[in-house]
Amino acid sequence: MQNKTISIGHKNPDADSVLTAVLVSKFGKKIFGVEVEAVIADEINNETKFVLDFLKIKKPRLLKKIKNEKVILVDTTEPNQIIDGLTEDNLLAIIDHHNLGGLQSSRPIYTRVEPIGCTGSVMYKILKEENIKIDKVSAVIIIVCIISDTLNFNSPTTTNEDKKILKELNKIAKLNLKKFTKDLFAAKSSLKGISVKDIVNKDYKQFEMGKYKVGIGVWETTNPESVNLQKDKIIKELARKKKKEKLDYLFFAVVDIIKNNSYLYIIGEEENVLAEKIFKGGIKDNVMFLKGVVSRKKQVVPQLRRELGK
Ligand SMILES: [Mn+2]
Repeated sequence: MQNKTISIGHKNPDADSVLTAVLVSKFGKKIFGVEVEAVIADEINNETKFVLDFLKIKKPRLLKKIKNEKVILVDTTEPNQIIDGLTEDNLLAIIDHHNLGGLQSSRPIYTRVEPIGCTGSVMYKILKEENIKIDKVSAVIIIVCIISDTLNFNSPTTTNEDKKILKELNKIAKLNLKKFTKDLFAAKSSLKGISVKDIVNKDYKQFEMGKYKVGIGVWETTNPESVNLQKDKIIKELARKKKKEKLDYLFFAVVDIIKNNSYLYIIGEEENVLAEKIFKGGIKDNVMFLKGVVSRKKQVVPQLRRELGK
């Protein structure tokens, strides 16, 4: 019997990550010639839950470790963000929109990485090229990936292609985009069932930068005050996490997705020195206000890398 094939995004998955894995499973047979099951490396967030409920899609199975499954990896190539147990032998394909994160292979692997707003948009292009008809559910899925990842076109990661794709897809999905975006962002911001630990970890990514281990968590919200009110508890949790995971630096930002600013939490002296050097903002009560900063990928990670190393 052939090994089972799964599609999976990064740990602490966001909507783009989970939903593109779902899309890959839907069209796996047509694109890759194999049956594919979508799985998740960690529990989904409230935004993804809202979308799965809206589309009446069953939540993908939680999988903590790869055994002998073949893997189609979506929305990351960063070794620290990938499910445990993935080896070159398991890896069947990569579909992503991030910088190449250091995965290596001794044989060619199907790789599709594009500098566009979300992995959903990359999937759209693949479906088009394969002449696959896009149904209404798939159209909504890709629209969600675009709105969620580009913060409704407010993130500097947005491209004209994402805008065109969304317009094209809404001819099929026929969503009231204004209302849908509002509902989606309300779900994204919802603190229902979310502990301080969840706030820190739900959208957390770890990076190797030079010789340093760097963690960056974000919380995107229409209501930054709801999170900032818990700042002291969050900073305590961050300090605990930094120690436990032996991180050299740990940053956390509350992203205001209405006004498009961030509140960067500063948990210690190392972070303080680095943040002042890079972002040049003033720190008040352990928070640095970052005007116009909304994207970890474009406005935080490269800036840190320039300082700490690739
Ligand atoms: Mn993404």
